[in-house]
Amino acid sequence: MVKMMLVGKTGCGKTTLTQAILGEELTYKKTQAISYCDSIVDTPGEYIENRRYYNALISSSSKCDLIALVQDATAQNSIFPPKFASLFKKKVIGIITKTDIEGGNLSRAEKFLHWAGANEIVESSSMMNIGIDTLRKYLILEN
Ligand SMILES: Nc1nc2c(ncn2[C@@H]2O[C@H](COP(=O)(O)OP(=O)(O)OP(=O)(O)O)[C@@H](O)[C@H]2O)c(=O)[nH]1
Ligand SMILES: [Mg+2]
Repeated sequence: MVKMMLVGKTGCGKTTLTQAILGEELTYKKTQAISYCDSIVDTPGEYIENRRYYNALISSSSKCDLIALVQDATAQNSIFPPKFASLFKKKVIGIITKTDIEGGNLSRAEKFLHWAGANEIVESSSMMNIGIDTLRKYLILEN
């Protein structure tokens, strides 16, 4: 089974995306610790916001096949340091979330993800079911 780890700022939509991919009801639940559900490893935003947790992210990534850097389309800045992706010895993709919200900026989000070292980028909206099938395919096809 392909395992994908989601990394991104608090509130960027990782847990909601996890629920959408797994076909669960979308309910808000603050992520308090790294959570392992099926093929998705959901991490709390605090782990990318505080450098002292980087090691925890890196060690969790060793059990994963794919790392996804998650960027909210409406966020005016990026939490990812330049070339952050190179910390992981795994394939890294970028996911833009909340593309349904008016006033978001896809090209800005894409630029942030490229700076972070993610080249393949998936645009998504958990609310509008956009990009969810593409992400499910990553989980199945990348075996
Ligand atoms: N409009 C819209 N809102 C979204 C979308 N995805 C998530 N949200 C909202 O964004 C808020 C935060 O979502 P979460 O999925 O909890 O964010 P998270 O990245 O898991 O946050 P932490 O667990 O704190 O790291 C919630 O109120 C969601 O309803 C989306 O695709 N569209
Ligand atoms: Mg969460």
